[in-house]
Amino acid sequence: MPRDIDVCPVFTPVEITFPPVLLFQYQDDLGDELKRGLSGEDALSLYDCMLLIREFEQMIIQLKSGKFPALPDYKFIGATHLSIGQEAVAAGGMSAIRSDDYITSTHRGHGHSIAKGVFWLRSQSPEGLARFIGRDVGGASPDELWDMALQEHINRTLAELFGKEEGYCHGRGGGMHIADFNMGHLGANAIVGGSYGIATGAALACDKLGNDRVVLCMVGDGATNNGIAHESYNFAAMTQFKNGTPVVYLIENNQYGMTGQQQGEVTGVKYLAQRGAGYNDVNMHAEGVNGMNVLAVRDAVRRAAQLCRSGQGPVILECHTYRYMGHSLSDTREAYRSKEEEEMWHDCDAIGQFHTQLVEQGIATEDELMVHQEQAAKRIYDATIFAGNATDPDPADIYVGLFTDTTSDDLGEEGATPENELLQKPKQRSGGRQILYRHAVNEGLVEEMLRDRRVVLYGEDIADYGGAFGVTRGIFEIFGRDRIFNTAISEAAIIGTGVGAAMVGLRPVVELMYIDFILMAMDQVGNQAAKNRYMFGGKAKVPLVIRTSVGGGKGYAGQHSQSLEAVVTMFPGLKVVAPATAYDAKGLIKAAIRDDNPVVYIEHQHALTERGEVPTEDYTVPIGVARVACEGTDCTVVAYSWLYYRAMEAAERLADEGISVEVVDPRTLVPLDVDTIAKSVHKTGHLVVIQQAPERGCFGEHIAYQVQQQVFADLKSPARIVAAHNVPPPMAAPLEEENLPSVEKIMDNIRQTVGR
Ligand SMILES: Cc1ncc(C[n+]2csc(CCOP(=O)(O)OP(=O)(O)O)c2C)c(N)n1
Ligand SMILES: [Mg+2]
Repeated sequence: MPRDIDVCPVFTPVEITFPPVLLFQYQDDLGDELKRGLSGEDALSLYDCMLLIREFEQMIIQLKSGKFPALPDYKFIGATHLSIGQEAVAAGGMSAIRSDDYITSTHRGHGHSIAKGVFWLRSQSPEGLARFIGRDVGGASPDELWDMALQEHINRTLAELFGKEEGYCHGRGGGMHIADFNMGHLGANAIVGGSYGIATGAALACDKLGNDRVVLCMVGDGATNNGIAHESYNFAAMTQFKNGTPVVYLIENNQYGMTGQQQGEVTGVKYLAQRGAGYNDVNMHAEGVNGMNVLAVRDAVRRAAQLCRSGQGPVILECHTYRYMGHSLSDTREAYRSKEEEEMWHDCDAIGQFHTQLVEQGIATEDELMVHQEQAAKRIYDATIFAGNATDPDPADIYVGLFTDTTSDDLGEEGATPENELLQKPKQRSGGRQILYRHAVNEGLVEEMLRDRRVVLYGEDIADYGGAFGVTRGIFEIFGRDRIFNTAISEAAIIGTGVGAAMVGLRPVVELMYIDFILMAMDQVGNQAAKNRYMFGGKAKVPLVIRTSVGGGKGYAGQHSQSLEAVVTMFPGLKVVAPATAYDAKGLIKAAIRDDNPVVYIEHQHALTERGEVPTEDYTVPIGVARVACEGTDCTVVAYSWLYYRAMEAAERLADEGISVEVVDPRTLVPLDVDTIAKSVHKTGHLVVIQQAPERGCFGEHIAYQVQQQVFADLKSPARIVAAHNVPPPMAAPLEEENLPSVEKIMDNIRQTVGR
């Protein structure tokens, strides 16, 4: 099916011009906003929010210096990235989105978290506030409920910084990874730029789920220079997304990365908003905003959210602001900036300016505002006492929150495809049931897409073309671009968006063409997909499947032939499967899609063309269960993915020599079914692990170690690993042949192991 766009050779002279990027256009004041309908109470809520943030962080300074008298023995540990000076961005931004909109945040995110909570709580009914408080509230009045809920919010925030069970993430994340999914806070990220992909994916999901929500992606100026920023801008701006992508990238430009200065030092542009011009014809609606003016931020974010809701996202907003403190409390600032510069920014302090306007407009008197200040300070004081006395996590709970045992077996209304739609779609290939592995994966994908409308597929070249190895061929014709689409060559964005989309309700299956390319996306795989659930106190669900393939044996050399499973198995929080047969490929892709944890699903390009019996009935293969592929008594051979076939051939040939080999295919690498392997070794007394990856630091070492832990006494010889050499995969045929474990080499190793 040809695409609706032709790419024609047109070489007439053209001059590309860009629409102007507007900076600092907002010139109104509180009086104008009051005339437009802002209430005095709303205005005061902005002020209160900014005060809370400042008081919160001033308390951290006290705590860090050990000068908080009420907790004399408390030793504050953890990061101290304070946003004093930047409060207007957090308060203005969070006040301008809907309570059900999402945010992502940064290492300097206390303000974002406090503000998201404040404005979320403001939207709640008394019943909602009582639910949030989560304990008996007696006959509390609405005002009392508000007061208690706000205190609870600050308590949980500070308790998280203290690493306590009562914290938002039960002390697993701390201040740099605070999140609360109930209120749409998808998490702070301590990887600079780390949340770009997540926010973009969450926005993709909002569009696909049709919930009219917007994602506010808070990022620092420094983050905009990271690769994922570019990939995310491009991803969000892809023309194929006809409804746009409802994400607002709100750059909190406090003028510095850690110390590197955006203007004049580490970038080639004066304003980061300029960057919007590279991504679509409307400059991503990029604007520069006075980030010291809470009303200007509120105005810009409101307009940006509207643009997103009307299908015109993404939007870039660059808010100019300033952090008064150092990067952290160990940075004294003198090395890279002047007192004069600091004073100029203090002169336009956001809280001070807004305070003056509140008085001028008669919203509150000086004395009344003083009371607000005292209330904020008292609230933070009380929260500090609460956090100081809160519960330390029990070391016995160290694994709590790593994996969820839930699946999408119960689809609920959100997932289930209406019956009439189901009937229209073909489910399986016709013909015999000895089918190719790649067709088995295809069938599994189609069946799960039919079963659950939240399953979407994306990656490079997988839509109309069907993927580099034809695995997704035909799926586009069944489901169309809404459910399966091509992405740019942006491995980090593919995974990062997958994480974000999974966190808010889609069940994405994303494809990385070769596992070698996963190295382009390691932050997204290792720091985001793997860690989100645990860091956020076991609250996030990341039902993401990353399908990828291993090459080798084709003369493609170093960068297209390595089996990199050990690169993913090392991250707690990821499940990893590597099916060898068509039956397992189908059963495991279906299980992976239904699992609520992130699963890396590894295909082997040679295995894709192997045939196997696949039944017509719906079935899954449980993740974490090995299979004894052939029984034997002399030696246990563990082989997964394509090398399973070589192991089977070796077993068959050795049988002729009188050596009885038991081949165990783990099928799943994480969690590894050690028991099944150990049971086999208990019987045979010998263990040989076969794998395509180089021997050093490989997954086979882990298998051998685990098995020896269980059945060391049963082993009659040392466990042996048959692996590639410790070289990058070479191209020349004789070298590559030497590198990959051959059937002969496997047989030799088994003979040596059993001593025959
Ligand atoms: C990928 C990555 N590189 C470096 C760091 C160390 N680091 C932490 S914060 C920071 C500066 C970030 O600057 P910016 O994005 O402007 O945020 P700001 O700190 O100014 O709020 C750096 C370099 C990190 N956490 N992550
Ligand atoms: Mg910065």
